[in-house]
Amino acid sequence: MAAHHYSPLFFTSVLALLSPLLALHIENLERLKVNLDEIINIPSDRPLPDEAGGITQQNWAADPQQEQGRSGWPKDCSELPASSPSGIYIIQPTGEQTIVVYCEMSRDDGGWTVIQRNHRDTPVSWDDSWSTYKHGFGNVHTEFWLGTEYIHQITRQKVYQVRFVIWDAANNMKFADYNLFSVDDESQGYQLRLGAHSGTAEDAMASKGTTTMHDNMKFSAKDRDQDTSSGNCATSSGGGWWYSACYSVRLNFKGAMTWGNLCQGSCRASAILIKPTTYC
Ligand SMILES: [Ca+2]
Repeated sequence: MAAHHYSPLFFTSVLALLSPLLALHIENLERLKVNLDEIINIPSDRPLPDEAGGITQQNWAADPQQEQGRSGWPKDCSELPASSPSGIYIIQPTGEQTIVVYCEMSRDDGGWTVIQRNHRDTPVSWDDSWSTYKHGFGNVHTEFWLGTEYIHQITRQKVYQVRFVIWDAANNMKFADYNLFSVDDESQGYQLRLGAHSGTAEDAMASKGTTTMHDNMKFSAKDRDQDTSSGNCATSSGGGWWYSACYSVRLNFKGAMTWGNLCQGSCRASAILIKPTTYC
């Protein structure tokens, strides 16, 4: 006979359970073609429905036992346990939305966040707008750009190093490291800052003279020319990058890529990885 009433306290409790959802919107999930069940740091003992999206995330997140976010998502791949496999993880740059990234955990002590991967036979166009570059595109399993904004968000947290991995025309893997790497915010044009070079691939980002320099350049896309050329390097070069007038390095490109003289228009593949420097 008693009517079934829920107390205000009940609703408050439900809202408390639901509140983590707001933080669990994964901003780039669809753009990088990730399915939720591929994400390694979502607990695997809870089967997830096939359809990606809000409802699935709510089912998972509304259970506090399953909700890893309450103790904080990693800020980058270097914060994962050392034994973690390489693959797709949720991270959350400080004060920002959660995003998915590919973590390289096996090479050189792991902990690398992959911000770019490309192959000369890619179906990805790379000839994209500022806003497309800003939020990322491609396919995280194959070729992709993480997103200039997310690269900025990650690199402002700590002091980072970068590794450019280049597969040359003969498919030899070479690398160029810079012991500092940061990308300023959008109002500063996502300007690139590199440290000192080392590695088996030449210093093509910073040593090639002012007209083909990349260090300290702003990012340009075909609809936002911030290069030092009278022309539009992003349009003539087929992708967004930190151009001067125009390049020694062309990795964001559909077709064989360029890294200085190592493989000038003949590089087979590339990857760009970042992680915090090991010294303070
Ligand atoms: Ca220009």
